[in-house]
Amino acid sequence: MPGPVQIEGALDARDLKVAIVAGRWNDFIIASLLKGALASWARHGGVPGSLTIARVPGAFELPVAAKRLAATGRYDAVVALGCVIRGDTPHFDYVAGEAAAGLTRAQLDTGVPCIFGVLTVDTVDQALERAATSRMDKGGESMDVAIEMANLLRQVGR
Ligand code: INI
Repeated sequence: MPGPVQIEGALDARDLKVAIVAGRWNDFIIASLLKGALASWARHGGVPGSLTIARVPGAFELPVAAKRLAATGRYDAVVALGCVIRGDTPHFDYVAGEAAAGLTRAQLDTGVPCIFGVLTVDTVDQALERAATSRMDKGGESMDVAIEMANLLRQVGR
């Protein structure tokens, strides 16, 4: 008797189109996240012209831009990059929470994976550690997830 059918998304970006939407708040951290995401895209064979990068003011604006990009049908995945630092903002919970909730809604409404590459941290040091490509490389990890999910959903079909 055959075993269960297992499906998994390959880490192969050669045939994919992806959009990155990135906030400008804490720009020095976003620069690291973007560096990692671009390196992952190249490492997995992504074509430079198949990647679109949209910039928005802050993490709170990520969901609406991600949803609009996803709804065009032109992208296999959207990667949202942002950084919310608790010490900087009394409305941390609103900005971080709404970014997470909004990105969840964007991907469920459109069926296009919208990856949560948003750092929600207490300090700048924590953000630097998570963003640095030589440390936790959250930007690279987010692009890896986008590529894997895009290929998985392609296999699943509509
Ligand atoms: N946006 C961020 O992306 N990170 C932050 O740390 C932050 N702080 O500290 O307030 C932040 N605020 C701006 C917010 O995302 C919106 O751009 C703004 O509220 C306008 O809607």
